[in-house]
Amino acid sequence: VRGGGIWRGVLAAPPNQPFLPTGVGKSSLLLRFADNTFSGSYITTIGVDFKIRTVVINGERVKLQIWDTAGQERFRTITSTYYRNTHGVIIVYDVTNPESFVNVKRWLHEIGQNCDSVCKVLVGNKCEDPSRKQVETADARRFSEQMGVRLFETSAKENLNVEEMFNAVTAMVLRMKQENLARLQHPEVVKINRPKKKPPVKKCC
Ligand SMILES: Nc1nc2c(ncn2[C@@H]2O[C@H](COP(=O)(O)OP(=O)(O)OP(=O)(O)O)[C@@H](O)[C@H]2O)c(=O)[nH]1
Ligand SMILES: [Mg+2]
Repeated sequence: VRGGGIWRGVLAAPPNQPFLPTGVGKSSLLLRFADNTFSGSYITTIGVDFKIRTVVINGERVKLQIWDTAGQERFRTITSTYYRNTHGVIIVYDVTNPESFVNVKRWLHEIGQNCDSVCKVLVGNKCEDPSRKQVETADARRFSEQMGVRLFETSAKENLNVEEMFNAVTAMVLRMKQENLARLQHPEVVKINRPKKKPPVKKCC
């Protein structure tokens, strides 16, 4: 939203399975983007958290309010409410953990049901080490094309593609808002065929 408004975005991920040791890196992506820091230790997010960062896109200042949701299943009912009134959603999986990729489809569907018009992107995080990669880029790309969402591979650890990904989502949101505004200002002219008025009957004296 321009002019001091706030762009609201959500980082979401398939819930962690109990046997999975780590999260996919939602908080780490946000920390990298907002504070340009990274920590190797894992502190799971409780409920939700958020950070704010202002960016300039195409000469426009945009204030981003980014909500970081908990991946753990037990917080699911709290976090799903955050999709409402949101402009963009970043769905994150971990490229070293195929389980995290499996549930992405369900999440895309759930977001589609909870958000009116929302820009979605799919993010494969932890991409810095090709030898640890278990979700192939080609498979992820095929899936993202099927679902009609853009795919980014990032590393919060090595700061790869993080800025580009957040900027791309912001640009998508701005474009969507401009299109909506243009539609409001120039609504399509709908011609309604009114019954033609009968020509006045000429009276003769
Ligand atoms: N190698 C590598 N590790 C990462 C990367 N991003 C995050 N991690 C690590 O993965 C673990 C989980 O990161 P978090 O950011 O806490 O994950 P999360 O998705 O927020 O997890 P929940 O809050 O539990 O849902 C931490 O130990 C991070 O250091 C990355 O790009 N590369
Ligand atoms: Mg977290």
